[in-house]
Amino acid sequence: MKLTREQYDTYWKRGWLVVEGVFPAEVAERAAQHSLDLAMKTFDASAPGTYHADRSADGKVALPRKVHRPFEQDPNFYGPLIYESPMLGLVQQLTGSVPIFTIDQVFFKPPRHGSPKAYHQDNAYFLVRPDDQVITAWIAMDDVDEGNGCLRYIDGSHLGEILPCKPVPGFEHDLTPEPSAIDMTKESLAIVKKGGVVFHHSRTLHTSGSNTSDRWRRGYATHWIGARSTCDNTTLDHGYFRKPELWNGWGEKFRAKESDLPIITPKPEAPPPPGTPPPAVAAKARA
Ligand SMILES: O=C(O)CCC(=O)C(=O)O
Repeated sequence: MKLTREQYDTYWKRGWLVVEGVFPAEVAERAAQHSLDLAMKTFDASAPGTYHADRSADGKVALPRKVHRPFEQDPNFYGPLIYESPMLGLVQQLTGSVPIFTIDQVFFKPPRHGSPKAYHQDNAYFLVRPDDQVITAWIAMDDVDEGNGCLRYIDGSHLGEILPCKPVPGFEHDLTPEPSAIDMTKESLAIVKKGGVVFHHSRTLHTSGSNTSDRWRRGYATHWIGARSTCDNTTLDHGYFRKPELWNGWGEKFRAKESDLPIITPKPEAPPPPGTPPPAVAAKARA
């Protein structure tokens, strides 16, 4: 599958892009069912908190909100789904670098009480650079529109900086910038059919609303980085590229080559305390 020049330019101008028909609808439906089954294996409706569950206002219905790291839990299902699809080629065309699979998550919005996700930039969490090569490919596993909580983007926000952010009350796992820092006049909806993919840049501000419809809204977010990356936190320590065993059997031919793996440059050392002699002087003093 080849992107048109217009699609490529749209991605770099707006910071996001919808590509329809990347997966056949029945494949996306199978992925949705599989993800829900995976979530239900460990789902505990009585567990407190808003990370794993979305609850109805009266608290009587609780359904899964999220699966964290599904590929790691079931590489034999998610691996072929991703790697035998045209999606990877699209990621590479957009960033111009070999995409390295780093982390993934499934976001459910159950009918009527799927909760909103606050405005954020992915790289406020990941802190991976160069951030032009950090990209999310979000697979629509349902027809997604305003009613069931589509993604929404601030066009062009990837051209700005990562904004300071703070936890969202009631959803403390989510970080969001001050509302005054978000130019809502530039908000666009990413309406997409089941099997389409929404790509977004790691600095693009995005959100999703509640599901007020009678339909599910299920999305599979896969996160990719470039081969020469560095990071200010532990994102890269846990990246899938560090776990070659996840490709065993189903995907030997897709396993990232050693030469493609991120070269994680060391973090700069903290400056020495005032008064510390330069290294040469210190070595002489020790000799
Ligand atoms: O699916 C959602 O509602 C949120 C997805 C998201 O924030 C992401 O994929 O980065």
